[in-house]
Formats: sequence, structure tokens, C-alpha cells
Amino acid sequence: MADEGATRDRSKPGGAGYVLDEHERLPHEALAALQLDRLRGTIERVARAVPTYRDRLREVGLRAGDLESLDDLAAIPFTTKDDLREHYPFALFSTPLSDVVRLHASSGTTGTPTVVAYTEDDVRLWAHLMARTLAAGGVTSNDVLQNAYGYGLFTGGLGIHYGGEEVGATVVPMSGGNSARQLMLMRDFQSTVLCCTPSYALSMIEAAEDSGIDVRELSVRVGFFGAEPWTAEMRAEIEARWHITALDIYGLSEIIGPGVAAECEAKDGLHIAEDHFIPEIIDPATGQPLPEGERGELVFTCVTKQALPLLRYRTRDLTRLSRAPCACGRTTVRMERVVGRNDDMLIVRGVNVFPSQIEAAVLSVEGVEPYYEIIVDRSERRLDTLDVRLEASEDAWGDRDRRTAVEERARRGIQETLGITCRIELVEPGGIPRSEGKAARVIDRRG
Ligand code: DLL
Repeated sequence: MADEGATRDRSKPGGAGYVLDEHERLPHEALAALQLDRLRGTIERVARAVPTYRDRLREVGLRAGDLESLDDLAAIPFTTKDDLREHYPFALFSTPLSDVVRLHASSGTTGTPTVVAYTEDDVRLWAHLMARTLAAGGVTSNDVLQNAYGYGLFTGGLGIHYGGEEVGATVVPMSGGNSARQLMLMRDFQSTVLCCTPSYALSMIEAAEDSGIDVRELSVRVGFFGAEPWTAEMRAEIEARWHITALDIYGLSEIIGPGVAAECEAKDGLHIAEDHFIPEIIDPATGQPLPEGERGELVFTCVTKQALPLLRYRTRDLTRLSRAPCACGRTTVRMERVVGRNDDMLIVRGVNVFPSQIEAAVLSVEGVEPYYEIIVDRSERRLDTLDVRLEASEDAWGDRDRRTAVEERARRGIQETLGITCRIELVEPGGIPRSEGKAARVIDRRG
């Protein structure tokens, strides 16, 4: 159900592509009315088509007609990743498989993968939302978009691909990996837009340096980086080394994939496509909704999807929402950069630690490259230990006194931000594994 309000106009001078669609600038009350109307329609549909939802809604005595305001959302039971696993592969779909034109799935590191489905309308909606995302970062039909997100069951590749075409850009479907080839084609095709994970963007900068290419001389102007947590410090690092604008884009397969939320050029939080996905922030411990502005777990209700419109899906991602006006004129609610996932939170000697907090603390230390690994273990005395392996820059590595000073500064930085002691191991340049997709930086050996 792509919005009729959005128009594509490639005839504009300069090839400007996508026009801001009217739902992105609705006054709050009008948006809330649209959401409520769509929510009622969705509830009615899933109650008819999905036995599990029918039972759950019946249990709480909720019918679509009972919903009087968006506050009534809170009466709807949550959907979790376990629900998707328990209904593997297709039992939560609300359309017959004959209407499903695409499946994607998570890699399923813990066993059963989670499968998500799209009807033709869903694919169209997804392309529309990704086009919105790209347009918010200034992409037009004049751009050459190099897409280095993985193609396949992962939603990054195809999701961005269709959005790029929708906005009229020239899409180069590279997929992840093979940095030398990425750089060669980036130069030859004069790619102006790069889409990949932030960790892979860093790997590419390094691969360029290794082969004597100055990334700043390439034509890339803007990067759409996401699919993993990253920090403001990492953004500063990428922007300084590449001289591009680095924008944060967020999404998850269960909701639609990339296109759920994205930064605009104001870089002040990610605009959520709330005309399609109603966000809430809940206390992860109690499940109770939290007031606006408080940080907690992000929950989404899909109100326009056809094949898999999940109700109150618990993302496990931690963030907070803001309705403060944005310089870009969009009125949609913004979410702060995701700190991390509930399940990625490490508890080290009783202290909650997000890998992104460690990233923020160490990246500002001079003499350290933006590659790191976090190792949590248990000592013989059954105490948690935290080891952070940091990669030294070439010149820091060559000087023993500087190495000691860098280690000391990083250790102090972590102690000051997190209040816990850790060991720092500085490793030689190139000593930390590089990422081509989502970086795996944490090794927890506590079992
Ligand atoms: O990662 C979809 C995506 C593709 C988003 C390309 C952006 C760009 P999943 O593989 O289902 O989908 O993983 C979703 O990744 O719940 C977050 O924990 C994390 N994540 C995604 N984007 C961000 C981000 C894609 N910008 C999970 N910042 C989500 C922090 C992110 N975490």
C-alpha cells in the first residue's frame, strides 16, 4: 500500500527525484488519526487471518472497533522473536502463500531462522520507504548508488536496491566484500552514494589506503550506514577520513528491513516511518509503556503491511523518541541512534555495558584505529574480566612509550565512562579482523 501522496518526478531540472510525501509532514493529530484508522484495519485483518492473533486478541477481549485512541495499543499483547520461531516458517503470515512474492530470513545463529514475507504491495511499500530514506539524504536520479549490503536472505541488499531504483538512481548491486573491486568500480562508475554497514565502510577506507587510493578523491558524497550499532565517534571518524556525509539508517527484517527509520541531512535523530509502523518505548523489564523522551525498548506495530503485519513487536533495541521539531520540516517522530540491543548488553561485574559505550570511549584516543574487540571472561576466582583489544595506528605501534601511553589513556577512558576497570591490549596495525557486513566484536567466554 504505497502512499498515493508520494510522487516521482524525474523530469525536474537536475533530475531531482523524490518529492517529500505528504505523510512526512502531517500535523501530529492528523497523523495520529491516520495511524488509528490503519491500526483498526490491521487488527480486523489479523484477527480474521492469523489464528494466534485471533486467540490472543480474544483473550484480552479486544476488537478493532474498541480502539478509541492510540493509547489503547497498550492492551494488545506483544509479539516476540520467539513467536516467529514458534510459528516457523509461515504460521504468522496473514495472507496465503500464493499472495507472497518474496521471503527473507535471518541467519538464525541461535537455531530456527525467522522468516519474513512480502506481498507485491509490501515490496512496493518497502521500495517507497527506502526511496524516502535515500531522498532524505539528498539522493536523486543523478546519483550512482553503490550498494554494498549483502544480497540474499538479508534484507539490506534487495531492500536498498529497490529503493534506489524507485528514487531513480543508477543502482550498482555490488553486495558486500571484495573491497578492491568495490573501489575500482566506485572509481570507474563515479559512484556518488555508498550503502553498507559502518564497519564495512571503515574496511573500505583501509583497503583504499593499502592500494594507494585516496578515498577523498572518489566521487562518493553520502553514505547510508546501518544494520549494526555505531557511535557518533565512528561517524566522525568516517566523515573525517572520507570527506562524505555519513547517515544512520535503521530497520529490521521483522518490520520490513531497512526503511523503518533514517536520518535526514540535519543528522539529529532518525525519522521513523510512523505512518506505517507505530513506535512505542517500553520498560524492557515490566513491558509498561514509558513516557516520551525516556530510553527503553523500541516496539513497533505494522499498520499497512499485508503478509506479515506484526502487532507490538519487541525489537530489543534500546532508544528514545522525540517529537521536537526537526530542521528538515518532517513532522515524523525521531528515534535517537540505537545504543544497542538488550541481548547485546554485557553485564560485567554487575555493571551494564553496551559495546557502543566502549566504542565511544576508545575511539577518541589518539593513536588508536577504529577497530576493536571486546572479550569477556571469568577469572579463576569467578570474577568477570573485561579485555579490550585495540588496534594501534602505525606510528603509535612503532614507539613503545607511546603504546603504553595509549593503553593507559584508553583504560582510563573506559573507567571514566563505565566505572569499571578493564585490561587493554594494543595490537599491531591490521591485527583485528575486518568486517564486510555486520561486525562481530564481542567474544563472551563465560558460557
Ligand atoms: O539489519 C536491516 C537493515 C539493513 C538496516 C541495512 C539498515 C541497513 P536485521 O538483519 O533483521 O535487519 O537486523 C536488525 O540490526 O534490530 C538492530 O539491532 C540492528 N540495527 C539495524 N540498523 C541499525 C542501526 C537489518 N542503524 C537489527 N543502528 C536491529 C543500530 C541497527 N542497530
